[in-house]
Amino acid sequence: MAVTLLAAATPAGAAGPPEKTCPPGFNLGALSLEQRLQLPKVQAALEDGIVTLEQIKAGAAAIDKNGNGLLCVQDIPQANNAAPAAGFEYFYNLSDDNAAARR
Ligand SMILES: [Ca+2]
Repeated sequence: MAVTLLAAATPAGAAGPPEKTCPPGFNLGALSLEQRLQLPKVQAALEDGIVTLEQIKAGAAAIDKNGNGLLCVQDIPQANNAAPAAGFEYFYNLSDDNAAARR
């Protein structure tokens, strides 16, 4: 119960910097596009021609529902054991962060 109350301690609509909260398991936290482009798997995907910068930006825009430029990133643990054809060695799991959406 105490943990639940702590998580809800910031009132909705409060002024100040946006919260950077991510779902459980998103171990790399909320990262900006510039930060995500520095991740090793993203670098590899770009260098190997798996994706383009434009595709990365378009994909991020589709996930970033609250429009703050931040996405939660999870380094998928089983990726290292995935078959090469699956392409998992290039990808992270992405989810929008939980900062209050401003619509
Ligand atoms: Ca976001």
